[in-house]
Amino acid sequence: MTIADEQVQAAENLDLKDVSNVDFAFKVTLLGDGAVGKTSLRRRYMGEGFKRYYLATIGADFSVKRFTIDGYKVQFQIWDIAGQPRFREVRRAYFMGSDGGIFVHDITRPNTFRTITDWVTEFWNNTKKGPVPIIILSNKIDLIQQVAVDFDVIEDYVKQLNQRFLENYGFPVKWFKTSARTGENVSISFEELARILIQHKTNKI
Ligand SMILES: Nc1nc2c(ncn2[C@@H]2O[C@H](COP(=O)(O)OP(=O)(O)OP(=O)(O)O)[C@@H](O)[C@H]2O)c(=O)[nH]1
Ligand SMILES: [Mg+2]
Repeated sequence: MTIADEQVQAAENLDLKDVSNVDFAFKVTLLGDGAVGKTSLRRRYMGEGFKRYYLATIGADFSVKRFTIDGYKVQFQIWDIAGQPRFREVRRAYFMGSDGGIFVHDITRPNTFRTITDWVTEFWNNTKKGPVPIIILSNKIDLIQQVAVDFDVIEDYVKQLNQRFLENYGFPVKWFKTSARTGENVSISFEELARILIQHKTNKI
């Protein structure tokens, strides 16, 4: 067993203790290049505030959050992996068992959107569940004066992806502009992923 395997196993065990109280327990994984804001979004969603300095995630980290949505009690085990290229091999182990993904890019660095196909492919190849739903977050929207991406291009891309995923896999792709700094759209996007996952799971049963 590698350290990653042990960590995943420990999290699973922790989870198993008390999932009887929830209607749905999902493992969701944050995806995207280094410094796009994955950890900041997770912290913000967990109510842990915002840090200005950048401390790259090493390997992975995770949080557990429970909430109620549309009358369902949901538990999210949120995995926050290291986006820097040097962690590429290590992070694959953390993708295993994921029910959904949150792809994050930084609106001030266009290159961080171009990697989306690589991320989703790497993710799906390692979930052991095949293609699972993802949402797309255009993060750091508070830095709108430094925007370096074309939102029309992203919107078109998401529309095409949405159509393709609906036809091939039966789930949609939703897109949000977020800020981990101000909190804009952060909870809304996690909740929307929960709705998609519930729908997906219910349809499959
Ligand atoms: N202005 C602004 N800065 C942000 C936002 N989100 C993250 N940051 C900053 O961007 C830097 C990187 O954020 P992280 O959350 O550590 O990025 P990460 O994606 O977890 O990076 P890795 O762990 O290396 O993969 C930090 O300095 C954050 O303060 C945001 O919405 N707005
Ligand atoms: Mg991080």
